[in-house]
Amino acid sequence: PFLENVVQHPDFLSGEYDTSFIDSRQELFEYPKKRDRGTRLLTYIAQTVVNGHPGLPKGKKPAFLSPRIPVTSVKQPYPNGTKQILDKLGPEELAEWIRNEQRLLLTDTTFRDAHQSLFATRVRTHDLLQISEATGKLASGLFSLEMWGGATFDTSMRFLSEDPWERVRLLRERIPNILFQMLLRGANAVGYTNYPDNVIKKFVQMSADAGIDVFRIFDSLNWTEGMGVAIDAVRQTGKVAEASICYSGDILDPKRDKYTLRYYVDLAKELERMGAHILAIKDMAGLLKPYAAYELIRALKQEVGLPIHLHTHDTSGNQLATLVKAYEADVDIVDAALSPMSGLTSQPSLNGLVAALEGTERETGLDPTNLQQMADYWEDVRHYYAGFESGIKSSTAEIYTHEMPGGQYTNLHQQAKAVGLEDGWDKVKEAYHTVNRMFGDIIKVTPSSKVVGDMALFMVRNNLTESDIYERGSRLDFPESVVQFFQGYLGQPPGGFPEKLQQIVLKGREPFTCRPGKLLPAVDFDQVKRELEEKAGRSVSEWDVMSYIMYPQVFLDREKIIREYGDVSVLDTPTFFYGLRLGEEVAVEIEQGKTLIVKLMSVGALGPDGKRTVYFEMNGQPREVAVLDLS
Ligand code: 3PY
Ligand code: ZN
Repeated sequence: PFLENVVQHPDFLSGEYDTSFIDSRQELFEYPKKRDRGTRLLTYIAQTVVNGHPGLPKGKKPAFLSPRIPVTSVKQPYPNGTKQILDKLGPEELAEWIRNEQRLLLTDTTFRDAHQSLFATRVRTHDLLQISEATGKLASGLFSLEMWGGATFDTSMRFLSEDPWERVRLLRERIPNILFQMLLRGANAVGYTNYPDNVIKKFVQMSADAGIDVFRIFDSLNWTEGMGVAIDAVRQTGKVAEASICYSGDILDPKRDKYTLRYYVDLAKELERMGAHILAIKDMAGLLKPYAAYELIRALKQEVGLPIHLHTHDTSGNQLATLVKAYEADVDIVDAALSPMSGLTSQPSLNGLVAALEGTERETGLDPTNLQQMADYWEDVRHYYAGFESGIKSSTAEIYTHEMPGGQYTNLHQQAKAVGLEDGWDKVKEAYHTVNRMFGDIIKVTPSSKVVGDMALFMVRNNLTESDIYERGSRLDFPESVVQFFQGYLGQPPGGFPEKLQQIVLKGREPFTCRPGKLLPAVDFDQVKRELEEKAGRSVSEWDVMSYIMYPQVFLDREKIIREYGDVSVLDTPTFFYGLRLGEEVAVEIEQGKTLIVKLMSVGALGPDGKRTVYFEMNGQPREVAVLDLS
C-alpha cells in the first residue's frame, strides 16, 4: 500500500516532488483498509435496502418479470448495415446513398430521446447492453440508433453513477453495423452553456473516437454562428454532420410571422453552405402539424440538396400523421421509438409506422416480427423505471400554446412538484407561454428552454405578473440563467433581444453580440488534468478530464460514490434502484467470467450509533456490513 500511495499521489503524478517527497507527506503512510469489490457492492446494496434510492420509495421493491431478451445465435453474424456504408464510402457518399435510397429510412431513438422524454433519462447502460446484440441483428436495416448525447451525458453520471464514454464503447462493441447518432447542442456540447472552441473540437473528436458516427448539431436559438465550430469539427473527423433547424411556431398560421416557411428555407440553405451532410428538422416540442410538415419538406426538397431527417415528439398525439405526410413529401429519414417507449412526450411508434407503410412504394424494409421482439423487451424493462415516469397519461393539444419541448415537459413538471408547485403546474405552463412572449418568441430547446422554464418558475414562485417584471424588475434578482441569456452567453435570437427587458435584467451589465466561444479563453487540458488528479487523488484519463470539464461537481460526486461502492453499473436495474428483498438472491457479474452470488439474509435493529447491520451471503459465505440509517 505504501508504494501504491506514492505512485498515486497527485504530486508524484504531476512530477511536482523533490527528495523530501516522502518525509514531508504523512498521508503516504496512511493505508486505507482496502475493501474488496464484493464488500463495496454489498455496502451499496445494504445502503439501498436501509435508505432507499433517491427519488424512489424505500423498502417496496416491486415484483418484476425477467425481461424477454430476443434469442439470437452467436453464430448468426451481424448483417452489414449503414455503419459499413459510412466506413467504406465516407459522409458525402453516405449522403448520396441516402438520397438514392428507395426505402423510407428510420432512426430508432429508444436508447436516448425516448427515455429522456418519458422518464428523465434514467435508462441504465446495463439494460441497453442486454438488448444490443439483438438490436444489431434484428434491426440492421435501421439508418441509425440515437443513443447518446442530449441529457444522457449528465444524467448517466449524476443519477446512475456511470461513465458516459464507457456506454458508447460498450454499445459499439455489441452493435458494429448500425450508425450511432448523438445529439450535440452546438457550442453548448452536452451542457447548458457555451464552451470555448477548443473544448467543442476536442469533445467532438473524442466522441467520434468512442464510436459516434452521426452528430445531430443544433443551436438553441437557431443561431448558425453558434454551430460552425461543431460542424467543422465533425467534418474533420470524417463523420456525419447533421445540422438542425429547430422548428417553432406554425408555418400555416399567418398570424405567426416570425418563423415562416421562408425563414426555415433560408436557415436550411445557410446550414448547407456551412457544410452539413444531412439536414435535420428538429421539432423538439412536436409543433409541426401534418400539413405543415408536408409544405415544409416539399419546399426543403426543392430548395436544398441535402437529405432530410425529421425528428418530432408526439405530445399532441398528431405526430404519426405528421410522419406520414412527411413521407408523402419524400422525407428521407424519420425518427421513431420502439412502441413501448413511444408516444406522448416521446417519438411516435416505430412499430406502428413500419406497419402503416407496409405495401407502399417506400416501405421501410424492416421486419415487423423482429421489431416486435425488441418491443417485448422494452415493454418489460420499462417497468423498472416506473418510479421516474411523469404520470402524464394522455396527449394534449395544449402543447401548441405553451410549446414546451418533450424532454422538458416532464422535467419541469417534476421541478414544479419539487418546489411545492404541484397545484401550480397550470400556472407554470401559462407563465412559460408568457415568458416566451416577453422574450420575443424565441426558439425553445435546451438550454434556451431551460431559461424560459427558470423564469416561469421564478415568476410563479414569487407571484409575479408580466407587469410586475417591468415595474419592479430593477429590484428583482433574476435567475442566473436568465441574466446570462440576456448577456449573450447562449448566442443571439432571431430579431435580437427585447431591449427594455434586457436592460431590466442586466442592470447596467454590458451585453455582447459576438460568438461567446470567441470570448471564452481556451481550456488548458493538461492543467485541468492536474487539477482533477489533485481533487480525485488518482490518475485520470482524458475521458475523465472531459467529463469533469462538462460537469465538474457531478463528476466529483460520482468519484465519491465509486470510491465508496465501486462500479455499481454491474448491478441489475431492480437491485440498483431497490436493493434486495429478504431472502432474495442475485448473480452479479463483476467482470467477464467472475460472478458473485449475493443473498440478503436479514437487516439488524437500529444500533446506538445510528447504524444497522445488514447480513448477506456472498458465494455461500456469511458477510455483514453496517450502514447508517438516515431515516
Ligand atoms: C436535448 O438537448 O437534450 C434535447 O433533447 C433537446 O431537444
Ligand atoms: Zn427530441
